[in-house]
Amino acid sequence: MRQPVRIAVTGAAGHIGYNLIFRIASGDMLGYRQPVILQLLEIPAMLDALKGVAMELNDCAFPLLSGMLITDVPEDGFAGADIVIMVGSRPRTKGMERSDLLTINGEIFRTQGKALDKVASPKAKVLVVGNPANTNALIAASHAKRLDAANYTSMMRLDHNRALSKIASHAGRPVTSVRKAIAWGNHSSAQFPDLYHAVVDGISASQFIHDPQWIEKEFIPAIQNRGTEILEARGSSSVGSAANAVVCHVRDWLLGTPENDWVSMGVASDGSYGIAQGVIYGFPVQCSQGRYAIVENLEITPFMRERMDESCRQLLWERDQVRHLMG
Ligand code: NAX
Repeated sequence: MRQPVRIAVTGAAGHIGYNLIFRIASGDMLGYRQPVILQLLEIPAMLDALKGVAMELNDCAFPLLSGMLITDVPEDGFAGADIVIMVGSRPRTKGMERSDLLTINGEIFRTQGKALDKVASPKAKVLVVGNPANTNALIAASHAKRLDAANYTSMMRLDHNRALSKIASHAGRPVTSVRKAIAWGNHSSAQFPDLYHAVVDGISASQFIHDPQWIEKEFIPAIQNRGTEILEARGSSSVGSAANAVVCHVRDWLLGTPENDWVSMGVASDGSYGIAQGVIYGFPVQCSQGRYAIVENLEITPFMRERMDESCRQLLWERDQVRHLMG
């Protein structure tokens, strides 16, 4: 029997958390032979709800769930964690500016970054989901320098998956025919969903679709604004698809990306593609043996450059807004 992997999940009793942890415990994320220990963190007011979730997890009798901890103390929740999935944060409410959200949620990531630094495994892999995810990851990383800086990532996978699905439906092909979409930049409406490097049945997606107007006027804005579209239709933000994107992100990071394909992850920029160092930016990456590498040398047209830079400028602005929260 393999050693269990310790997985901390913050905001575990929230909507995404509730949809996520059953999938982790079932083996969807790390495979059906890998035991897991769940370390679930919430705020005090949600501890009773979290107890109920823990009861349900027990009632599933998952063979791979070899331990569980529920707590409102970050140092306990992160102790010895190998994987840390940071979902817990305040959602944006009416009248709140992006800068208000940056400060309110940034404070959570400052506190939790400090806790990670104290108690998480130095090799822990961190995925930030709570918005604004890219900048929250930057804040946490600035306080937890004992962990490898390359191991702080933010979630762009929902945007990536949305792009794959939209390309497939427009091309009239199954989603398995589509590879190599990219969600560049920030997880916000300033991201750049890139179909130009994608392929459908091995043919360039832009040639396959052969409709530049659709790509510019429909595809790009549709992916950029998909979160809002879901919010309007459901009356609440993406949950099942977001939990699924977490499963995909961590699975591919740890177990590897399929050959001849890549995925999108928010990772610390190393200056690739002229993106400023010091921001966490969505790049195409390939993963193997628990490490990711940014896919280099893709051709960037002036049209793409403009959109990639716009996203970078937004991330630099966000970083300026939260400088006082950084370590
Ligand atoms: P919910 O409000 O349902 O759940 C959030 C949970 O976090 C709550 O249970 C709350 O008690 C908990 N929490 C708040 N502060 C905490 C703290 N300091 N420590 C531990 N737990 C804390 O929101 P949900 O729908 O689950 O969304 C969670 C976050 O994901 C939001 O910030 C949302 O904007 C973000 N999203 C990010 C996405 C991405 O692709 N990066 C997509 C989906 C989602 O919009």
